[in-house]
Amino acid sequence: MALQATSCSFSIHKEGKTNASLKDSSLFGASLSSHLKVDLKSSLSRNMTEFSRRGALKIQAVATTTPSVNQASTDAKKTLRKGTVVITGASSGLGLATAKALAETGKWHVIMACRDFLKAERSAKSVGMPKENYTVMHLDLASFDSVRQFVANFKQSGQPLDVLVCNAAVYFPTAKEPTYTADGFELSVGTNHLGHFLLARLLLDDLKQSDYPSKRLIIVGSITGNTNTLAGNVPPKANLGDMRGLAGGLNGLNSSAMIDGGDFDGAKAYKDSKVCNMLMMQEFHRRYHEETGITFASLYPGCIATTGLFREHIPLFRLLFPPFQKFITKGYVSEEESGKRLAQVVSDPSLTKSGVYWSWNNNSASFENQLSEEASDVTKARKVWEISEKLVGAN
Ligand code: LMG
Ligand code: NDP
Ligand code: PMR
Repeated sequence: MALQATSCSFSIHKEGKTNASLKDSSLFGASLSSHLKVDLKSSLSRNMTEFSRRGALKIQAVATTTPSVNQASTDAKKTLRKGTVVITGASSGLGLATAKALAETGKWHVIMACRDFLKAERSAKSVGMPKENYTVMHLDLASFDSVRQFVANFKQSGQPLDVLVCNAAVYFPTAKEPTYTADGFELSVGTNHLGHFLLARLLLDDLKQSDYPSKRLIIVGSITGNTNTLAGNVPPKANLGDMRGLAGGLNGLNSSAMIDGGDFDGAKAYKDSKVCNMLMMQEFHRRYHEETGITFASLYPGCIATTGLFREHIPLFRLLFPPFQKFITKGYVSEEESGKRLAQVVSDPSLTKSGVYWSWNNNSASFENQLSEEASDVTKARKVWEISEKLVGAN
């Protein structure tokens, strides 16, 4: 896990060429190796440890130890009402582990916002979530109608909204052709970014009205969208370009299905969608933090190599990826550990800083991490926001 600190704080000062093709790529991606003179022949793990030490040095000053979500003062117990948290994609992986961690504390009611109602119910039961601490509600992020319906149902239920976690995602690494949402947007950006953008916009007022001591909007990001890391330099690299594809509607007809207007690449579309997630968190912060007091945050929970995210990948990848991350990069975290991390971002009274991208070091201490140049570009953030507003029809 040392590697997370590693790759996270590891920066490349000069960006190499983008969209490096596989033939000219190395293990680390051409630009990374040339700019950093990484000796590809030397042991990968030795390099990782070395990077990790540098990372650790940089983060020590800001690291804070992780208090367990189960530990809260008895005083707080007496005075604080149960918080209500909506988690999208809580039927598996990180979302489910987070829902479990929060429900078990007895201090949270978790709304599991899921596209497969029965799967979500079964998942909640299978991990032993106390029945009184969760509700499953239907939400398909790949349909704006469904998002609007979810919001209407939620509002009608009369519950407060204290924390919204935008967690759900899809990843199509082997797709040769794009597939589309109900509204005709490329499916990974449509689900991971546009669906969540509409959801968060429509629920912002509810968050604003919450009287909970700390109200939060959390959007899950990732290391692979950040080109200032080793992992972010594995091709294809994230790159939003001038966003001509997004502006054209990502429909693959009169515009490209890719944000940058290029040829379809499922892995890149996923990474681009994560850049949008991280940019939107910061744009929300700039537009609404002061006025509403809402904490906006993103995070890289670690490499949870066993989740359903990789279901579309080839079997060989699914077989090798977990041991690769466990023993070579040391970036692996279990679903349970990642759930504790996200639960911490939801409920830890010390993580109230807004506009932050959280990561963890090998002792599971959280630290404020640095985003890549593109993932922190203020002009791009505004542009993604403005185009997305038009696409989702929420001005
Ligand atoms: C794109 O390619 C794909 O086109 C796209 O579909 C999508 O998957 C996307 O980002 C996701 O990737 C990019 C990628 C493809 O290109 C590269 O990464 C370039 C480098 C490829 C070189 C692969 C060499 C793998 C060996 C690395 C291990 C180094 C240590 C050696 C130790 C050996 C010990 C026996 O890359 C690929 O598709 C190649 C497959 C990469 C799989 C990565 C994860 C598995 C790595 C397997 C390592 C073997 C270790 C097994 C575990 C041992 C445990 C002790
Ligand atoms: P999973 O595939 O296990 O979980 C993704 C969840 O999203 C599932 O519950 C899935 O539902 C749901 N989902 C997918 N499409 C929709 C949709 N249209 N509407 C509603 N829900 C949907 O993956 P992870 O737990 O790994 O991913 C969770 C988050 O973590 C993602 O944001 C991902 O980008 C991020 N992440 C993951 C990393 C990893 O290493 N795994 C690393 C860094 C970030 P269903 O169960 O029905 O399929
Ligand atoms: Mg990556 C520095 C170590 C590191 C970390 C923390 C990750 C995380 N990865 C690292 C290194 C490497 N990866 C190296 C050296 C390679 C070349 C062998 C490599 C390859 C690789 C592939 C092919 N990695 C991948 C893939 C995927 O298909 C995953 C992906 O990009 O999904 C978009 C992936 C991931 N690596 C990670 C993480 C967290 C992922 C999962 C996806 C995500 O960001 O959510």
